[in-house]
Amino acid sequence: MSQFSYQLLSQDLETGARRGVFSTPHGTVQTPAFMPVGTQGTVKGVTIDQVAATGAEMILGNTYHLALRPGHETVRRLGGLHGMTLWEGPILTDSGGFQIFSLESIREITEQQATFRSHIDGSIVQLTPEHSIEIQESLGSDVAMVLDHVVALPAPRSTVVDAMERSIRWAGRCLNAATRDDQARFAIVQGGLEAELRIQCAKELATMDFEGFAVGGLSVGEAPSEMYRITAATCPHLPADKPRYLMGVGRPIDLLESIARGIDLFDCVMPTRNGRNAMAFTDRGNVKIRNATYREDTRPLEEHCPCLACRHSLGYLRHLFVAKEMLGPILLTIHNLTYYQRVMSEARAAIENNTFAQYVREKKAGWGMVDE
Ligand code: PRF
Ligand code: ZN
Repeated sequence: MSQFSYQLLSQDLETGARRGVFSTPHGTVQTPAFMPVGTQGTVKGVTIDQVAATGAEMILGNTYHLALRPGHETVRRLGGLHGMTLWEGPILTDSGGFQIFSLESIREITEQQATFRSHIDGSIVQLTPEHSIEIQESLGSDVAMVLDHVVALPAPRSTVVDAMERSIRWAGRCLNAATRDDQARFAIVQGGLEAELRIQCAKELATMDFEGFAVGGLSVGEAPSEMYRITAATCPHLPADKPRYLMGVGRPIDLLESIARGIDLFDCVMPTRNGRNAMAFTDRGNVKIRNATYREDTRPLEEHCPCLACRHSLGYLRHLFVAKEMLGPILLTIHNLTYYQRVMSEARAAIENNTFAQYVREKKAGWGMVDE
């Protein structure tokens, strides 16, 4: 018996939105869900209790960073990611493919492996699909992502096809290398911005024994409409009884538009990174906390928000950032993560009530986005 399952609870009648539950050895995740990013074994700036209090049920860690530092053997000896972080819920680890690509550290990709330069000490490191799985097994995550080949767009079609086909072969190698049945493997669909390639990739991966499927290679500089188009083309070709994860996405609007096209899981640094940079997500759009208009503003950031930041005044939050106090980034990280979780929770309720399309229209109106 698999220790993993995805149960589809309901589907929105008007859109492709799905409401489900993903079960893992460390508990369940109500979907659609947003996973806060804990690249280095920490969600930057907040304690694990604070992460849990935002309503998050699953968090993400990174193979690339943790393998370089402190090293996956060290993580294993420190009790794995769960033991180190004290996070008791499910954890997903990314494979390293995207980090190698996005840190521009890549030296060479061959059929056998990716070779790159460490961003820590400049040494040459090699990563095979098998090694990525071995590392993720040491980290002890509930979900391991396959090692994929991500290309920077725009790229010649032949380059995109090459990377897509290699990603499929590497996905197979990851499956063969896996030794644990308390860890699920998720495949990653690549194929650039051509629907035909995406569909081919999704169909081939769908024949393999994965517990979930991700859409990768998006949110890399293309227009949001392009990302939505590719997501819409891909999802119908993924198994309906497995979770679908859009990697590294995105803004609240991107989450809602992608849920409408059939996505169940998300991760993104945006709520945490933007929070550290004094930008807050709210129902009335983005708020720049440093703005001088908030100097003596006694109102909270959001009246109805239960988070710690929203018990303070806007004027105090602004002061913390202007004075470069560390509490500022901490509080806005808490607020933004709480905001993302609230949007997901509202989205789940709207799907159950068959009012998801209406919900998205209301959110867009609040964010000042015109409905086309
Ligand atoms: N592949 C992997 N991780 C990722 C991506 C990908 O394509 C993306 C794309 N936005 C984010 N994280 N392995
Ligand atoms: Zn708040």
